[in-house]
Amino acid sequence: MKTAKYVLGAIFSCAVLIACGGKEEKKKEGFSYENKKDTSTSTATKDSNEIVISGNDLMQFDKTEIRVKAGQKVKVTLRHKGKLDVNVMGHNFVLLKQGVDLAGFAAEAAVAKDNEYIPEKTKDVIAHTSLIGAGQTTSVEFVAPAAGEYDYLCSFPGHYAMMKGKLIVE
Ligand SMILES: [Cu+2]
Repeated sequence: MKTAKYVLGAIFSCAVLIACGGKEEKKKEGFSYENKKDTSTSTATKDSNEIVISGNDLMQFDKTEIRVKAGQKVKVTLRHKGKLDVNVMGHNFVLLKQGVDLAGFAAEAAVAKDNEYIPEKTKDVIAHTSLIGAGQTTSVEFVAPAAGEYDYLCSFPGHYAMMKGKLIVE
């Protein structure tokens, strides 16, 4: 009786070992497959006009120059990588028409709190995202305007001095 139990136990642990070994191999295969998939996805993103820009708690955009092709669809995704709330360190991406005075627009925007710091009925904006706080992501799609340079900014009060850049349409 004792012997039988021992044998059964031995068989059982062998089976467990085999099962575990098999599982581990499967996991590894899956992992490398996922890695490959990620790489191809990011390459595809580079080829299309999809721009990812991030803002932080130090009032900084990680990109101060964006290049796109005229007439193409552009998708700008804004990520807030900080820890501060939207009311303290809110960020947005606002693309201005050519010839719009940056400081003048920012002053108008600063008092438009109820409209996420976008002046109501403004004719100065080509496209803008919503206002986001820590950990949030937002995006906006638009057709790239005629070739030239365009200013973009974060219109949260006081941010434009640091959070601005150029969209260059080629
Ligand atoms: Cu901001």
